[in-house]
Amino acid sequence: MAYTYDDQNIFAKILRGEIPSTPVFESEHTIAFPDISPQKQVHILVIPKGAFRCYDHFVTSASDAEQLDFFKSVALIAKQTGTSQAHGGNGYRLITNSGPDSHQEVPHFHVHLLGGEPCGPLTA
Ligand code: DGP
Repeated sequence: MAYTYDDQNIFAKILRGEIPSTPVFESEHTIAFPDISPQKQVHILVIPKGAFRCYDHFVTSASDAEQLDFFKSVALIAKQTGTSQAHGGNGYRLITNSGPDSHQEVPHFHVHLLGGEPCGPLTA
């Protein structure tokens, strides 16, 4: 399947510097910033710098280097936010919404990292 990518989405504008954000992490292929409407004490959005619409677009089209950078970055951000159990934290939840049924609002692949307090049971 060929994925389309709308380069007018909010995260594309953040990546181009057209909308302000406060990055908490940046690597060669990945950037992270706080969610504008945090659902937990820690609520960070992790996004690839490349133009990928959703999770499946990312894993089928991004280079191995981009994918490795992304998933390692998530772990580094967990460490940085104090949520990683490997570094004394209490854990975190990762969520990615992919497509209309998931209620994906921003069509640029992103992972929500939530923590700093109990998340409770997962509800659909
Ligand atoms: P999703 O439903 O998974 O596509 O989540 C999109 C998230 O993006 C939502 O939790 C709110 C957040 N968001 C929307 N616009 C902005 C923005 O301009 N800045 C930041 N930091 N977050 C935004």
